[in-house]
Amino acid sequence: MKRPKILIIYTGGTIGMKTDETTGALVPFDFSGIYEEFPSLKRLKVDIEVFTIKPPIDSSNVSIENWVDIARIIRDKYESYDGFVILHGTDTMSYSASALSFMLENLAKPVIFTGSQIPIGILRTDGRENLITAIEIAGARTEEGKPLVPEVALYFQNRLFRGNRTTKFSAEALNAFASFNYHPLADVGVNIQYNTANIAPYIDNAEREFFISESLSNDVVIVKLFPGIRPATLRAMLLESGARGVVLETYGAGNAPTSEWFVDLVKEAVSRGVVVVNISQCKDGAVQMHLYETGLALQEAGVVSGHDMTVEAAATKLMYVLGKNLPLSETVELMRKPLRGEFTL
Ligand code: ASN
Repeated sequence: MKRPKILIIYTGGTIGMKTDETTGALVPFDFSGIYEEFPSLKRLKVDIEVFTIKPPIDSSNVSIENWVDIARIIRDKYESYDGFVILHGTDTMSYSASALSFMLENLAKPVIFTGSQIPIGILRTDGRENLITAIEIAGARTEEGKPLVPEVALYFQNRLFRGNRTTKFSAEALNAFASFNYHPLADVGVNIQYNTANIAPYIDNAEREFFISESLSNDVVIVKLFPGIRPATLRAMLLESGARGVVLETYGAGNAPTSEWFVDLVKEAVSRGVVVVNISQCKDGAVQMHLYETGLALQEAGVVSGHDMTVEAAATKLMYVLGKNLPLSETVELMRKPLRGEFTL
């Protein structure tokens, strides 16, 4: 079998930092010199090339334009490489992985996001292992030569997750990411144990062509409920913000106040054509609006269940779906069904 060719797309983040030998300050690491820095990479049975997005950014600055850039690079290089590793800051990596999972249509090659909590040029870095294993996963193939992970995934600290199921839950721990509602795609110990039943099925691009969706709408707001929220605040966010899509972060199994003003505001938003998606503030578990009176009121108001979606997936899915500018009924239909395994039905 030919050696897999992997393209590393370096976007920035902590992983790309190293200590300047003379000043002791943290400076960006030049990934194009990756083999000189990590000669051991040569032992991996893959060929690596690096593409650096200029300028590399702290991921708190990531924008829709950056996502489009990444998607275009993957599209332009799709035929030339067997897999892609996206080096990304951890802070918004789950948003970017979720967004790309929707933007890359009929993806049949691995796109593995990774990064680190400690800069790669620091001795105790977690970046080296994350990088090396992400490359290995991007190049992994079945006996028939098909990619083992033909989807957008996120590798961090010994676990490979579906990208749009992840959340950064720790600013401190090295295992900073979790996928509370979907089992890992792979567990990494002495061996890489692929949980093939959890991995998206391979798509034959001869039958369904790979392409990218570049148009994302940012007419989206995320509204996190809290006891005491003022009617004027909710009105501003739901009705006066110009939002076409709302991610409503409710309590528990999708519950919200039953007070008249609250339900009326939600009903008004829905009747004006705003797509309101209900997800839970709980990281673990799903919205079940029929369970309590407090959830039923939302269901009756026309709110769409977000099931067990993360806030990152819900927001970026709305951006992607609204970006298609479809009639309202089709938009709602797309929100109601999983498109990339982003929720469990
Ligand atoms: N602020 C950094 C970023 O997200 C954090 C990191 O990468 N660990 O770009």
